[in-house]
Amino acid sequence: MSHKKTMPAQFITFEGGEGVGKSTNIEYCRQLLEQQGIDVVVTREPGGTEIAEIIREALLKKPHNERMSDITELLLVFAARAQHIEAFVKPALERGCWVLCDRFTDSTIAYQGYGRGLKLDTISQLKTIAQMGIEPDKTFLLDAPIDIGMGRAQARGPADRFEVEQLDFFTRVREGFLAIAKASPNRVHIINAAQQLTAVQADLKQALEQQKPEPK
Ligand code: Z5A
Repeated sequence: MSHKKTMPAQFITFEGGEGVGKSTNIEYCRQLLEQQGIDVVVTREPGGTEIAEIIREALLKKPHNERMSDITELLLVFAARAQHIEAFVKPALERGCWVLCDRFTDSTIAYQGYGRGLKLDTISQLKTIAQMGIEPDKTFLLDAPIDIGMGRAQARGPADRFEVEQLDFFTRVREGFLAIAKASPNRVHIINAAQQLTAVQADLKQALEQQKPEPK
């Protein structure tokens, strides 16, 4: 017999620029929730299923002879998302499992919209098709000045196709995330990711407490 508490499953996304600490803190939140007896899975975008991970490879790999068009990039991001939602996110939520997801559609708005300059209307149309009504209950936007995140990411290994972009691209991406947070203050909770890790995690712990619905 399961001793897990039955609470309405929450879909929580973690957003922000490179190296701000999404992977590190998602793992922290997973442990915190598991200690409280909550069923939780961690996943990421692009990726999270076998097919979506193949699309991720195509998106991140630096091609030798050809530039990926911005529209191709956008369609691949949403193709991966459609697969991820259908095969992983939706079934997990339906069986009562919390889903913690490293990046989601806010990243598309920030990177492909603000970063690449694609129309937000086009992104919104594709979102309607791909997401099938699934929306995050809460989003933690880990925000830090660009140089802090980039410094942390560079210390970690070779750059992928996004990480080779210039500073102005990442500045637009950060502005995009902050604009989303401003437009959706109830969903998006900004966490100051420039702080020491212990301070970031204290903020996340407090925010997660507020996120827990009453057990049924
Ligand atoms: N992308 C897109 O364009 N459109 C989309 O719709 C989606 C994605 C979904 C892959 O994402 C790329 O896909 C991404 C955008 C694009 N572009 N890039 N670049 P990704 O999430 O896989 O890649 P990433 O953003 O580069 O994530 P990351 O480098 O793995 O960073 P992170 O997960 O945010 O950080 P971390 O690995 O947890 O931490 C980095 C290091 O900093 C690590 O050594 C930590 O120990 C350290 N760290 C973390 N927090 C702290 C604090 N507070 N103090 C000190 N050190 C810290």
